[in-house]
Amino acid sequence: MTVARGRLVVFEGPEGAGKTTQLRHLCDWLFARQLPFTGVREPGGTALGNEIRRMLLEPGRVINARAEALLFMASRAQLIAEVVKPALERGELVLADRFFLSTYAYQVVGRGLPFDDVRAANRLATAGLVPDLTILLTLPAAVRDARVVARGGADRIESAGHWFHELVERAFKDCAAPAWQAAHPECGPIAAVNASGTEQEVLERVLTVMTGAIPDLFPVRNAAHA
Ligand code: Z5A
Repeated sequence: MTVARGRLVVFEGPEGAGKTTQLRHLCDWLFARQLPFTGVREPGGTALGNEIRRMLLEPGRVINARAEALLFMASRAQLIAEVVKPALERGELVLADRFFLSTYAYQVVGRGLPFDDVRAANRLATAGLVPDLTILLTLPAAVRDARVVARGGADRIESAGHWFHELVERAFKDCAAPAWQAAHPECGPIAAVNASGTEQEVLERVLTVMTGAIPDLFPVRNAAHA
């Protein structure tokens, strides 16, 4: 069984919101139902992207904000050309752990880079590809912080300081507003999902939002619920 046509669904949110955990559960769910999908993460997902990821996240490495933004873009350009576009052309569902919304939150709002320039660079990197849906996982900062501390270890961006992460947090909150989405068509539709509760509870919410937003995405789930 295949999805009607390829779709790009992105998972976003500040660190510790549970993106990677939910993507893992969603991939298991799809695999069990023999629905074809491709999972990717940013930065990374290709040989070039993985090298860029190592550079970007290495603690202590000094990277200028503009260079940082362009490194994320280089990883994205390679990922789209090498993995995402071919998977969409095969009619698969592509699930991405972060995409341009992260660049907006971290590089535009967090680092203070000019939005129009970053948006233009993103257009070059993506060749205009816009997500069909972004799931924005929301969770109180205190809960996220506790999860991140419990997990341990901090990469270069996680170590960027309290004020930087406050800005990022606020940027993600703003994105959920309809007015913000209308002004940022390059991000596609964004649906906020409450990420508190057990992993299974969150997965149910994610599946419900995905099914509601893209009704032909999961023929098996829709049939089971009919
Ligand atoms: N970045 C950027 O600056 N610009 C860009 O354009 C892009 C990215 C694309 C990538 O780091 C960094 O790059 C990221 C943004 C920046 N930096 N920051 N900060 P990454 O890929 O290594 O990490 P991440 O994306 O930030 O992921 P994360 O910190 O691991 O967060 P998460 O994926 O949302 O959370 P998780 O790993 O699924 O869960 C965190 C912990 O909580 C873990 O121990 C889980 O077991 C636990 N967890 C998850 N769900 C639950 C529930 N429901 N209950 C209890 N515990 C839970």
